[in-house]
Amino acid sequence: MVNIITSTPIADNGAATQMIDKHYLLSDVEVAKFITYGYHMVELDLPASFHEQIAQQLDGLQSNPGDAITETIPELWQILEHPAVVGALTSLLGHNYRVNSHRHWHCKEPDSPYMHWHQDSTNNRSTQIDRFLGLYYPRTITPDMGPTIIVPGTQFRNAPTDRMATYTNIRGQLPLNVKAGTVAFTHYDLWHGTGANRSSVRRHMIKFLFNRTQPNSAPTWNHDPDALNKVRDWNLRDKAEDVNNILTFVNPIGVSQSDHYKETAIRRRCWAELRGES
Ligand SMILES: O=C(O)CCC(=O)C(=O)O
Repeated sequence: MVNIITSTPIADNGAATQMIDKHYLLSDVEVAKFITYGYHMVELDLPASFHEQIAQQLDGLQSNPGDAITETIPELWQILEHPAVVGALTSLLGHNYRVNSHRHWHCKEPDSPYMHWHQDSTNNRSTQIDRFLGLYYPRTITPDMGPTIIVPGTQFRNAPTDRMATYTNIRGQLPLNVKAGTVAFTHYDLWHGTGANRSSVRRHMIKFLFNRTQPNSAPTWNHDPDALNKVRDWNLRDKAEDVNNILTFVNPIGVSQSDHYKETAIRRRCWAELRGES
């Protein structure tokens, strides 16, 4: 049976009320993994021809429309309104989340260089889950196309951009070599950059930004109140598949014990906030 609940994502173009299919809400483990790793991937089940048609429209653009990319290619609204996207956003940002008016077509031209590691925006970092990015890739990204590269678990580590720009490969970095039609939701403060585009094709990514509009008063995902009750098992570490062990032990880039303690404390706070406990 499909359970329908209602919510109202507010898009800046005056968005319609969305129906949410409960089947698409995240599980406890997926929410815990987002808090811990700072990303969540969704492969949309739209026809390949739909994504390719968007890619071809992008191929043909001579200039970047900036925030008006959704007016230039209105089919992009179907990405934002897809139940899997609405389900992930509702799960992590609560009901009434906002689709920010800022969005951007990131086109990496053939032969363009890598992009340095950075965190977006100003260095006022948040330890709450109150905004994040959705990166949509209309075409399959191969390693030579200049993939976005993220560093899982870095979202709570603030670092000066000019210092980060001197870093080379980082243990645990993850190139988003993804299938056409993937949306990667990434914590706003996650460290990221790109590889160089050594291919002969333009690499397309559309970046969307989403905001929370109100604190949660209860979980907004498929939540089991016993989710935190599994016995702690240090041996599981990165293989943990339950909330308690994920929040406690997962250490995606192998940070020091001292940093790990600080991060796990933030994770617990995020989890409690999302459950509406504070
Ligand atoms: O083009 C990309 O894959 C990444 C873009 C980027 O780093 C950014 O939007 O801050």
